[in-house]
Amino acid sequence: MERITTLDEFILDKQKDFPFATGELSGLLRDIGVAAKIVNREVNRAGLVNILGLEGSTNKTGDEVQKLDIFANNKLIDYMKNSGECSGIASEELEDFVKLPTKEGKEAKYVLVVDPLDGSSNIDVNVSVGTIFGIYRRVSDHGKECELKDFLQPGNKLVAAGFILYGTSTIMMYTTGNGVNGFTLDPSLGEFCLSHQSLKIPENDKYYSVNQGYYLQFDLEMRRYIDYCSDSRRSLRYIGSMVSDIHRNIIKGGIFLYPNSRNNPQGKLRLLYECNPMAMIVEQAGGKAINSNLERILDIEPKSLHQRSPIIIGSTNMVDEFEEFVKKYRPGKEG
Ligand code: P6P
Repeated sequence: MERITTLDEFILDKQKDFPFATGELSGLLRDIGVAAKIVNREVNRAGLVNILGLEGSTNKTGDEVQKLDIFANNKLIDYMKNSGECSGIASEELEDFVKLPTKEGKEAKYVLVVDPLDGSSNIDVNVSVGTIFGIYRRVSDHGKECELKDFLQPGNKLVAAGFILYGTSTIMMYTTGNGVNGFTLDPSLGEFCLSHQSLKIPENDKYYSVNQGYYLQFDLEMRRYIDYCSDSRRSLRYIGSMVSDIHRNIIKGGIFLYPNSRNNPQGKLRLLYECNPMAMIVEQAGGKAINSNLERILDIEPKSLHQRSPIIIGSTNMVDEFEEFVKKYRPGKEG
């Protein structure tokens, strides 16, 4: 049996790769791992809420039982406060970013962007959900509170990105720009254990992942690409949970598309805390992530915290193939 490497051991070991690392980023990643274990416990109990009639009531400590995405949001904020390494958080659950108190006058270097529980509407039907996070180094004066510009950085400035998938098992994947590694939670140990080292997304055309129900709302090039995938007898897999769909493609190969449509001219997914972190992870695993205008997701300059972006992400060969359809079928986009 191979020796178990825990997330904490791995983070500390990788810190040696950064000669000037002072441990702040490692501390942040470890605290995200702890928050993930707590969220995981509640997600796993979600089905009991109805049976035990907990929802909307108060628990033993008198706290009101919260909706899980609010619970996840608050837990992440609590643990980021605890680390003292995070100056502020921008979250899908919060209209504006939240400033965190510095610890013992420490100048926190980083800010966090997070979707605390993506796909939470799937919980009621026991479908996998996920937490998506990205970490930026601040661009504002470290001696003062964080500012909006700390969050409105392009994804190519992320120093770390990751997700936690609460599925048949709970897995945390992250990158600090030197490849992607995955850790599976062993409930008997209460530890995330290294299970997927130096992940590379397969180059194949196994799966395409899109909500085919919007077919008639898509632009011509998207409809032609979907027809081509279908005619090529590729398997359509669409879970309706971004983390689950992209995680499957990282392991098996494939493409995930949430493009613009008549109902969602900018797509549905959020640039800052959904598209950018997932794009960093997929690129670090050897894949590609673009928007409907064939621009690299990580190069888009954000204008607002909750702005949306169309996204086409996955195996490089399939994303390149999609680009050919855009050049062929979109007027003015000839290659
Ligand atoms: P649709 C879940 O609600 C989510 O935000 C993503 O996780 C998922 O990829 C997408 O929306 C699904 O959207 O329009 O296909 O239901």
